[in-house]
Amino acid sequence: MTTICLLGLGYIGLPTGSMFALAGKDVIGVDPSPRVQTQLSSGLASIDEPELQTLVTAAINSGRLRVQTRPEPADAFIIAVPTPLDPTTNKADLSFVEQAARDILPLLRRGNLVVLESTVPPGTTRDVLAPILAESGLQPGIDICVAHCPERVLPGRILVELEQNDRLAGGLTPACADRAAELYTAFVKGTIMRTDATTAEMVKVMENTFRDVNVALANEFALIAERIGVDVWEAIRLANHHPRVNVLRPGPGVGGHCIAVDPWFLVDAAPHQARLIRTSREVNDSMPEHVVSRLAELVSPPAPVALLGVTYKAEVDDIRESPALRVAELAVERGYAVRLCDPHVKPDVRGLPAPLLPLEQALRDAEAVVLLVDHRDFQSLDLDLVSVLVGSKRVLDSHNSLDRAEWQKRVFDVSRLGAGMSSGVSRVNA
Ligand code: SAJ
Repeated sequence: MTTICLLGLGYIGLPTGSMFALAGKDVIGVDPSPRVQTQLSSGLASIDEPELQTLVTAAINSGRLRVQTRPEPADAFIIAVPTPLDPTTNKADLSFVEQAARDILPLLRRGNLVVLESTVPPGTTRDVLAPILAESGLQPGIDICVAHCPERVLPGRILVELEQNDRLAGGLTPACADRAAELYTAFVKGTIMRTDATTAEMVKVMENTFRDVNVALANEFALIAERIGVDVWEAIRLANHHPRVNVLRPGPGVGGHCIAVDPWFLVDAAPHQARLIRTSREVNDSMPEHVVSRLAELVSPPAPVALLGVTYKAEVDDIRESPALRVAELAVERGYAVRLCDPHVKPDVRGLPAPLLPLEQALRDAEAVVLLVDHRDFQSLDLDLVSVLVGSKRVLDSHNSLDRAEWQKRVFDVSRLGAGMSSGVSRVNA
């Protein structure tokens, strides 16, 4: 029975640890957070993800997933801790990775495997992790195996993709890659591709950067479409009929702790070469400001406005780097009386720029309604009730996801990001 000590029971660590436990591994899940400890010790998954509660319950009941605050000796160590961006430098904050490496130092034994799952700048496994592990007196790549095996799962589909996605096993040496690949065969049904650690790190960051750049292009198309009076959504629908074109969806910005963060790792690694990547970040980061300027076309401060959605994308509970929250912050700064509403976010969540209210309270007497996150809940609203509650019938849809005909049937004036003025007037020279 292989024993795995997994450090970090967050969006990736908890489902991964549970998958290993249900695949017959003895898993010691480590997380210093009292909230995670309290919830998991009462069998509750500390993350809102489809099917995860069932998986965690089964893993804990199997007796093969034990949750604690300190690591223990094991055959393999997996580090799945956050690598946030330092907002002042736009560089990766590797302090959690370094701390995790230091925490396992006294526990390392010859023949152990250490896997870094966290997304990191290329070169981190070789130049940051391995030197720390070498302080144990054991040689990384010789006495112990070290590898980078980044997760590639989409929040909202984590369990399916953990199993089905192809996986990278990037070793400090080819033997390290083999050891890591062998470990993940426990539950990965996709192809496990072996490479070196730095290439694996680069691939992971490239994937998210590819998406960020493509979203930036879609957002730029939206800005141009508004200026020349074209409906970008219709234009994208038509363009995507081309066999080699797949334009992504514009929106209020790019959030989450991956796509909005990882491209900066490449900008940091190669500032003079990463021009497109940096510009794409800047385009996507400019979208919240643009949404607020569209709001200002509808109503002026201090009007009460209802902002629907605070998470970074639909059907998740994660508010990290959320563009919707950036819109809220800017709207508050502009002097609007902002009310937030999001059915996926717990009412006691802290650090929001405005009150998080139930839908009816958020909409009551609102002079404008802005859809910021295309949660399914917001697409099946009782529009007759909404009509009665709001102060005036102005709506801005930043995802083109509302059923416009139904809203217009109730005499709502529906504006959309990426589409010229709701009356279809061109914005050239506007
Ligand atoms: N977004 C758009 N338009 C689009 C697609 C996304 O505006 O057409 C926005 C979303 O609203 C959100 C952000 O981009 O704010 C990111 O959302 P996402 O669904 O594209 O991705 P994440 O961050 O939830 O997950 C990504 C995935 N990476 C890729 O698809 C390349 C996932 O596979 C990664 O594992 C994950 O990052 C990660 O953890 O790195």
